[in-house]
Amino acid sequence: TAIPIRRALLSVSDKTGIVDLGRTLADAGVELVSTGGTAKALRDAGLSVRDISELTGFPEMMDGRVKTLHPKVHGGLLAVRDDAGHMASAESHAIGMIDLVVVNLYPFVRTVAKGAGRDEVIENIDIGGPSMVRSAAKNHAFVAIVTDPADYALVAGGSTTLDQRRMLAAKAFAATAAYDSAIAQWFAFADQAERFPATLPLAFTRGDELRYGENPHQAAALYLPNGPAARGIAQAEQVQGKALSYNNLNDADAALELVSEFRDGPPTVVIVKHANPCGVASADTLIDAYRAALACDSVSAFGGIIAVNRPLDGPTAEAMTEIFTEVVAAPDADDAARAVFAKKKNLRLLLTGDLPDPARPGLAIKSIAGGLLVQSRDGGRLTDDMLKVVTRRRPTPRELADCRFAWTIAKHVKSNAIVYAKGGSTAGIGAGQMNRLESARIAAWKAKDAADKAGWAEPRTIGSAVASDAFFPFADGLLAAVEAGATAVIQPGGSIRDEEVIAAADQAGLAMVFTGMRHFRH
Ligand code: 93A
Repeated sequence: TAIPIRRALLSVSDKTGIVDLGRTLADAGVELVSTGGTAKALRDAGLSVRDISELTGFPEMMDGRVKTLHPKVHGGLLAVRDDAGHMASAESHAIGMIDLVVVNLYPFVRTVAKGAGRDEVIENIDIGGPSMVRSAAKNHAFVAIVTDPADYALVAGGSTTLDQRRMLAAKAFAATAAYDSAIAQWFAFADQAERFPATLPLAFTRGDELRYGENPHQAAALYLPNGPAARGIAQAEQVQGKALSYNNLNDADAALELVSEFRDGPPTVVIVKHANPCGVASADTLIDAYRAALACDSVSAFGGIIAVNRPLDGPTAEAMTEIFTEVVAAPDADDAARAVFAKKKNLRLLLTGDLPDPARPGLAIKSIAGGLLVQSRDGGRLTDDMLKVVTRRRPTPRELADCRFAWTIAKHVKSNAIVYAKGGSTAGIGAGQMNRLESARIAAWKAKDAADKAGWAEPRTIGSAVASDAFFPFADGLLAAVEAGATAVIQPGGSIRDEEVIAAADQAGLAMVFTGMRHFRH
């Protein structure tokens, strides 16, 4: 059975829809009480509203920090209506009952996100609002609490049922929990820049529920951080296509993270399968980059996930739809590209806006049974001063460019990673093997297979540079690269057998550089 709303307290930071709600409530005979800004909005619309200061007998003070924090408010919210003692206390202190609270809080997350200074952020920590929300929600047996404008219609009639109030209370506590977790995250990570606080104040809110997880018998959903988020694939706008799957998101993330390494580079295309790149290329135009990336491993690219570092144009989009492609992620797409994709109903087009900064700070979190592994994300980037030539022969400028390119890709290939590259495109990629020699062999074998398929005279590993994500523990992996025709090598170095590996490189006439940085990725 519904109980009537006699008095409502409206205190909203976002005033959207509040006048309409106020009017409907007033028409239903509800008395309106409001804080300063909300009261003004209602009054400006011709509604009659009582100021909170009149109800409390105190002015709103201290720049609004103390407006509703008063027993006349909280007594009116928390009193158990069928408890004689509570009602006697209310009576003796002249506390009137409040049956409905409509609140939305100071925009903390938005204030942080717009880059506001510390003082402004602190001022946007709402105290009175959440207090009312919690009081009303606790006493949902008698009081209705609305925190979401989508629920205005529910209470506009002037009465509520217990079921409704219970649902509203659950939403209200979820809202204050999310709000507080965003504040805790800001203190831990943004304000104090403490990377590994004693307690991880991580709270996420469900975004899309996904059809299933990595496999159809697994359930899955995407969660988005309550606090301000660095831009990533989770924030991309899906313009068209089927709903994204768990694997789509995982692969698109890998593709976007890799292509972001080239955000200041020439037009670049990344094709990912099973979270590993199967072809990456830079060229003068996006379409040339796409064709070169595809040529690296056109078999694996079937059903692939593509990311590019330039707004998509029509011809490139056309080329991408020649084979079955699951997802395309781009900073933007012009009308011609959109029209091409529109004909492929299932293809998911994701627009990311400006690519994320590959060197941004942040945490990488992985769940293991019974816990979480947390590390800073791998933002390591190659700079000139890191490179040390260790062989008699120095790399030529062209070899050095290939080394850098291969190294950047290797960082994004699951370990053990071996990447051959030549002329700004990958020639062969070996991923995820349990020993380095096998990755080197697989990469070379794939390059040969690609050459056979394309009818090239020789595999593109001939005259290529090869990158290894970690040091060669023995000379054998390097010798496999020599056999494949590589003339330059880039690797971290640091093995106890470095001398043996360098000697083998010298003997084969290779140029080799050490980076001093490893890029394991699992
Ligand atoms: O500064 S507060 O934490 N102190 C309070 O006592 C208080 N009461 C309501 N902020 C407080 N509010 C918040 O003011 C509400 O949550 C709402 O976001 C905002 C509405 O203020 P106005 O009606 O003046 O625009």
